[in-house]
Amino acid sequence: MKKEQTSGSVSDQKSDALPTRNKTLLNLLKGETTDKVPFWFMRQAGRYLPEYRALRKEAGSFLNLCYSPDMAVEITLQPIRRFNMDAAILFSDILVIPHALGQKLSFVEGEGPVLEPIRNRQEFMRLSIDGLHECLAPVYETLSRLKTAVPDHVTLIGFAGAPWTVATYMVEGHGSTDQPAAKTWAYGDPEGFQKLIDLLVEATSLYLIRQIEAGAEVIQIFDTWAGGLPPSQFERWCVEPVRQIVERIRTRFPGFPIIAFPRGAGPRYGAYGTRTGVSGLSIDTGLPAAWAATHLQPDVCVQGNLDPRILVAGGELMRREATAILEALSKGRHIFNLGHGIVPETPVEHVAELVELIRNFRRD
Ligand code: 1CP
Repeated sequence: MKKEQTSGSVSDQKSDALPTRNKTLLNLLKGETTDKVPFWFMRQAGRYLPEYRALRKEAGSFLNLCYSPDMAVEITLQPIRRFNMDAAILFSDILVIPHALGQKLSFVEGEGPVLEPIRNRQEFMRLSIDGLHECLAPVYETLSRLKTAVPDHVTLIGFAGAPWTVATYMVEGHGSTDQPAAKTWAYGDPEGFQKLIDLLVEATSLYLIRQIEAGAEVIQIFDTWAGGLPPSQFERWCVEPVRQIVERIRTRFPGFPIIAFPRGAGPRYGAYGTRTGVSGLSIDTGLPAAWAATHLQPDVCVQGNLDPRILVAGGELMRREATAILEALSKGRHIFNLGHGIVPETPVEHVAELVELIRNFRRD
C-alpha cells in the first residue's frame, strides 16, 4: 500500500525519495526538471506488436486478457522489453467500469466494443456499484504484481476513462465519432444524465484509489470524446466530473500525480488544467506544441503529441515532426508521447527509430 502523505506540497513528495530515485517521468510530474525527455506511447501495448497478437489469439476474448493477471502483466511488459519506455501503463480498458457496474460488454474482433445500451433513467436502474471491487479485483492484482515486475526506472501508470467518454460508450452501445445518443440524453434530460455521470464519478474514484493502493504511481484519465461538446456543456460534463475525481484521489493521497487527456479541447485545455488541478495534460495531435509551451507548460507538465499516423508513415516526416515537438516543448516540463493511441498498422521499426531519436535529444 502506498505510504500516507500528510501534505500535498512538492517538497513533501520528494521526501519519498527511495522509490522514486530513478524515475524520471514520475519526478517530472512532481515538479523536477531533467535534461532527458521521458517518453511512453498511448496504447503502447497492443495490436502493432506480434507478441501481443499471439497472446490475444490464445486468450480468446479481450476481456479475458484484462481479467487474467498473468496475461495482463505480460502484455504490460511487452513494449517495455522492446523499447525500454519510461512508463508502463496497466493493460486493461476504460470499459471495465461499465462492465463492473453490470452492463453487458463484449469486444467483437475487428469491430471494437459492443455494450447493451443504457439510454434513460429506467435503463440506468440496471446498474449497481455493489459488485465493483469484486469484478475489478484481477486488475488490482495485475498492478500489485507489476509493482515489483517493472524495472526500477519505469513509472507505473494506472488509468480510467473520464465519466463523459465512458458514458458515451454506455449510452451509444459502441464507439462513435459524434456521440448522438449520449448528447440526446444529456441535452434532453440533464438531471437524469447527471445521475449516470455521478455514478461514474463515484465508481471511477473508488477504482483509481484502489489502483494506487495496489501500486500505480501515476494516474491517467482518458477523455477521448471531450472535444465534441460545445463550450456551454464542456464544464458540466467534462471538467466538473474530472475535478471531483482528482479531489477524491488527492484527499486520500495528497498531491498525487494525475495526467488528463481531454482530447480535442483546443483552447479550453488551459482552463481545464486550472479547474481540475491535474499535474499533467496530454495534448492531442491538433494542438500546436508551441501554443502548449506558452499557455500550459508554465503551470503543468505537457505530454504529447506526435500524430500516430506520422508514426505509421515514418521516415523524414516523422523525424522532422518529432524533433519539432521536442524543440517546441524544450523550455518546460515535457513527456514525449503521441497525440492519440498507436494504431495497429504501425511498423515496429518506426517505433524503434522514434525511441532512438527521443533518447538522443538533449535540451540546450
Ligand atoms: O482486439 C483487441 O485486441 C483489442 C484492442 C484493444 C486494446 C489493445 C482495446 C479495445 N483496448 C485496448 C487496450 C487499452 N485501451 C489500453 C491499454 C494500455 C495501453 O497500452 O495504452 C488503454 C489505455 C485503453 C484506453 C481506451 N479504450 C480508450 C481511451 C484512449 C483512446 O485511445 O482514445 C478508449 C476510447 C477505449 C475503448 C476501446 N477499447 C478497445 C477499442 C478498440 C476501443 C475504441 C473503440 C472506438 O471508439 O473505436
